[in-house]
This record gives sequence, C-alpha cells and structure tokens, in this order.
Amino acid sequence: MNKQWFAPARGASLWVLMVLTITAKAQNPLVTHSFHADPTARVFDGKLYVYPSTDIVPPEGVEAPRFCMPGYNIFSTENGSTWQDHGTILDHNQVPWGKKNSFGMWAPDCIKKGDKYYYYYPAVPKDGSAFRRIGVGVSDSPTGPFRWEKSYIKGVSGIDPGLFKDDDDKAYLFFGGGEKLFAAPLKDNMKEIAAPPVEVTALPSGYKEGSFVFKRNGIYYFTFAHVFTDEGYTIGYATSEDPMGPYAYRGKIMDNISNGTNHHSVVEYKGQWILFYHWWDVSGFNKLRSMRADYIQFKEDGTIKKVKPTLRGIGTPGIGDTLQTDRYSNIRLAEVTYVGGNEPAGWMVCNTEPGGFVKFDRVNFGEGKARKIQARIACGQRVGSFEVRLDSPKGKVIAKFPVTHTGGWNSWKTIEAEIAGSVEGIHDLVVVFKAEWGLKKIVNLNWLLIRD
Ligand code: FUB
Repeated sequence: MNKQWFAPARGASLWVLMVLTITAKAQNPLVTHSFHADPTARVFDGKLYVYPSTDIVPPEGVEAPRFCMPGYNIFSTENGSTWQDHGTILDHNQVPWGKKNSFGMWAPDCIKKGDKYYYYYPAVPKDGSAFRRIGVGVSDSPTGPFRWEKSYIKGVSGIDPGLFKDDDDKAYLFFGGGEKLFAAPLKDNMKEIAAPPVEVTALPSGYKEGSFVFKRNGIYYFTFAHVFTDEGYTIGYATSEDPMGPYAYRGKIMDNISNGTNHHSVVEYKGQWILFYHWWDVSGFNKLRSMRADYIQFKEDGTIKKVKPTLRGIGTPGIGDTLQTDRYSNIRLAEVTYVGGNEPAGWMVCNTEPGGFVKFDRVNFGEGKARKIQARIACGQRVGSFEVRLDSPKGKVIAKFPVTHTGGWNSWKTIEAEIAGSVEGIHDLVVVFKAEWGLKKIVNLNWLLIRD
C-alpha cells in the first residue's frame, strides 16, 4: 500500500479490507463497508436516497490525482435507519466522453423531473478541454440503470453539479470550484443550459465548492463549502428570493471539523431537516471519507442553527435493528474504541466503570411487541452486571444482564435478557454498568438488538 496515500488511524487498515455488506445502520458514519464522500441526499416518492462519490486506495501502480475516485454507488433507506447499497451505477471507464482511468469522478447529484431521474456527474474529458466537464444520464428509476449522454453539457466546465428544481418545474444547475460559483437555468430537456452561466454573487471571498440549493418557506438557500484561510473547510449559506440570486451571505451551517474537505446536502425527510456531509474519522485519512448525517434546525426567522457532528446521527431504529451503542448520544465513565478479536470491524463501548453509562437516543419499541434484548459482549471477568433503562440513567429498568466471562476482552458472545413488562413508543435507551466490588472494568459492549 502506498504510504503517501494511506497513513491510517489506529485500526483503520481493517476498514480497507472489509467485504461489502448489503445494509448498514444509520448511526455515523452511515456506512462502513466502503468509503464515500460528497453525499447528495434526495427524497423521491417518500423514500430517502443518497448519491455520493466513492473514495478508494489507489490500485497498485496508479498515481491517483489528488483523490482516487473511480465511480458512483447509490444508497437508500426505507426507515431512516438502515441503508441499502444499490451498487455501482457508473465507472470512470464507462463515461462516453471521459478520459480512461482518470479516477476523477467527483461529487454527483440526481434530480427527478416528470417521471424521469437525471443523474449529473463531473468527469475528466478525454478532449482535454477542461479540468472537469459535467455529464448527465437519464433513468426511469432513482437507482438506475441510467442512459448516459454521449457528450458533456455544452457551455459548462467545473466540478460539483448541484441541481435545483423549483415548484414551477424549472430546473437550475449550480456548479464550480474556486473563488467563484455559477448558476445556469436548464432547458426542459435537462441536458442543455438555457442561458450562459452567471456567477452566484455576494458570497464571501475564499475557495468555494459544493453548491447545493434548497427552498424552505419561499426562501432559496444557496449552501456551499467555503474555506476560511484561518479555519479551513466550513459549510456556509446565503439566501435569496430567486434561485438565480442575488444571494445574501448568512453564515456557517457547520464549522471546520478537521483538516480537509467537507461537502454536504440538505433535505427534508418525514418532517425533519437533515444535513448530510462527510468526514474521515473512520480511516483517519482525509482522502478516504465517510458519509454522515445529522439533524438541522431552523430558527423562527429562517436562519440555520449551526450543526455539530454527532456519532448518533439520524434515524429511529426499532425491533430487529442493531443498536450500535458506541455511536452514543451521551456517555459517562466509559469509552469507545475499535472492536477487536474476530468480530466484524467496528467500534465497541469499553473501559466501562461502575456507575458509568452509555445512552442511545430514539429507539422505537412500536406497540409493545418487544420481548427480549440481545447484547453482544466480550468480558475477561465475571463480577458485575449491566442494566438497560428507559430514557435516563435512573429510568425504569427493562432488562438486566449479569456479566458472563466470555473467554477474554476480545472473545465475543451474544447474551439475551427478557424485557420486563411492556414497552411502547419511542424511548432513549441507557445501558448502566454496575459492580459491587471495586472493579474498574465491567464489560465490553458492541451492540444491542431488540427482539419480539
Ligand atoms: O470529492 C472530491 C471533491 O472534494 C469534491 O468534488 C469536492 O466538493 C470535495 O468534497
């Protein structure tokens, strides 16, 4: 492996070697079987889709340009907490007008008009006419297959296509990366611009990219990645009464989270607004990025409250969904680290001390059909216990787990406890660690699973 490309955090090489799994849970990051950046989220017919780019470690012998990005996958969720990977829909060597082996498939987008889905993507043109051109494909389904246009969109060069379709069905293409970002209305065919691109005005100076426009209560929000020289990548926004502007800068949606890119989208799903963005906390390397999502709140006057990245993320998992408690909403006298032993790669709650707890919010118990809780544990001692409580560390105890010796702190075993009484509706779950003696470390906990 090329060291220049991969200087991973502790345990990160495990991630690179992981095999593809079909689904993943909606804690942050959204998926861990592969690396994806630039997540554009869209709701089509009530279902949430994400259209990201893909980051890989360069294959042996490939000198990848800046990022190593070979193509695009699509993800979707039915319940907001379990993601399905629909596989690769476009590879860099399938772009009709693209340079072969470019590994340059940066941030894409997809939008619906009428009963067709239009997928927009930047790629390196084989005619050498620009750093990136923007191509389009059409499909009858949000997950493809797409019929790819033979040529790129004329009159447009740049990265990061961001599409917006207004209530009157007119569509706009936003794009660019650099000091300036651009907007152009699209023709009804969605494959050509209707007028030459114009600069999106009144944005602060500095490098910008990742244009994404949405509309809320009649206000157009132009959101973008913005590099402040003293801070690095932030996500900012500007508002207008017209999709083409002029826009007025309003501030940041997210502060810089680390040294590298951030790229986002904003979507309303089931009455809640969500910010999708990326980070590289899984790989520890800012060119192997992972998709994340957190709720976003608006103030009365329409301005946006800054979003802080969480581990817990979005979604309300229920019976049959694995609760990765290491993606906590609160934790005390316990820590999180990479899971060990033969367990599939991931994280666990560890160094659990008496009186410590880990809280996982928004679990849907439905209509009282939950009967048992399973816990995936590893333990090198046999004194103590942990309890599952509702809503707070002092809330009602619904399950008790005596701690069993599993063969060591990395020998994993699934244990089970009955749920006491009937639990209905949505609750926060709190796992409280207990011990009679002066024990410092009670159990390692990977996940919980509620069963009927
Ligand atoms: O993912 C490659 C590039 O990095 C994107 O096009 C930019 O928005 C930034 O995220």
